[in-house]
Amino acid sequence: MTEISGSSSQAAANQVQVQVSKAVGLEFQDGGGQAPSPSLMKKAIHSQIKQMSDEVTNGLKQLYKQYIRPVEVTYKFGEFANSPPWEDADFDAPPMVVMLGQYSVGKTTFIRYLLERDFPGQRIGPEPTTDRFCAIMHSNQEKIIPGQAAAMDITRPFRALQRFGSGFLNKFEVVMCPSPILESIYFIDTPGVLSGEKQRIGRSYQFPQVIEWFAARADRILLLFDAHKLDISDEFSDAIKMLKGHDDKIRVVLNKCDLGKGEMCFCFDFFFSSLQMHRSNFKYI
Ligand SMILES: Nc1nc2c(ncn2[C@@H]2O[C@H](COP(=O)(O)OP(=O)(O)OP(=O)(O)O)[C@@H](O)[C@H]2O)c(=O)[nH]1
Ligand SMILES: [Mg+2]
Repeated sequence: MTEISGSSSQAAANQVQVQVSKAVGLEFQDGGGQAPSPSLMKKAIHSQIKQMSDEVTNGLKQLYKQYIRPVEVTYKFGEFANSPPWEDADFDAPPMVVMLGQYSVGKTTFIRYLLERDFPGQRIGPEPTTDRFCAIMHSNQEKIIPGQAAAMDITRPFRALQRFGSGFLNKFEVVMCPSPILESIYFIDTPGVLSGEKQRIGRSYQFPQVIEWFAARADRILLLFDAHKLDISDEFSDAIKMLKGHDDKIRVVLNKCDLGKGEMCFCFDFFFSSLQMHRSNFKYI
C-alpha cells in the first residue's frame, strides 16, 4: 500500500487546483497568481463532471447500438417486453423522478418547492387539479410543448409514448422551465388517483399501463401520501401494483406533516401494514 506523505498529498492538491484553474481560464502559479474563487471552482468541477458523464453516456450508447440493440431486434424484445429499442434521447435525458399519489396529497406543490419557482401550467388547489401527465424539464425559456409534438420530437425521450395513442397524448405535456435542479433531473407530475368510477369513465387511455411505462423508465418513484389520510383506494392500489419489479426505485413520502404531529404518529403503524398488504415486499428503512 502506498502511503501518501504530507508533502506529496499537498502536491496532488496543488495539481488539482492548477487543473481547475486552467479549466476556468486563470493563471495559477506556485505562491504567485490568485487562487480561483469558490464559485469559479464549483463551475469548473461541474464542467469536468459533465465532460466525464458525456463520455460515459457516449460509451454506453455505442455499446448498446453495437451489441444489445441487434439482439433486441432479432428476438423482437420490444414487442414482448413492450419496450421499443432505445434512441439517443433516452440516453441523453437526465434521470427521471416520477411523483405518484392520490389527489391533493401535494405532488405539484412538492415539485414547485424543489424548483424554487412556479412553472407554466402549474395548478395547485384542494380539489383535484392536475388532470394530465406533465414532464417538467430544463430550458432557459418557459414553454409548454403539447404531448403530440413532444412524442414526435427525436431529441426528447417520449417517442415511445405514441403507443398510448392520441387519447393519452392529449393529456400529456412537456413543460420547459429555467430551474437549476432541472439540469440534473426532471420530474413527471401525474394526475391524482381518484377513487370510484368517475375517474375511469372520463379517461381515454389506460392509466395503469401508462404508470407501468413511466415506472420502467424512472430512476426514482416518489409515492406521496397525505400523513392525515393514510387509506389507500382501490385505484391507487392498482397503480401501486403496476410498480412491481421497480421496488428499489420507490420512496414513500408522508406529506403535510406540518398539520399536526400526534395523529400522524398514531396512524403510522396502521399505514405501514396497510401498504405492505398492497405490496408485501415494501420495507421500512
Ligand atoms: N399544510 C400543507 N398543505 C400542503 C402541503 N403540500 C400541499 N399542500 C396543499 O394541498 C393542496 C393540494 O396540493 P397539490 O400540490 O395541488 O396536490 P396534488 O397532489 O398535486 O393534487 P392533484 O394534482 O389534484 O392530484 C393545496 O391546497 C396545497 O396548498 C404541505 O406540505 N402542507
Ligand atoms: Mg397536482
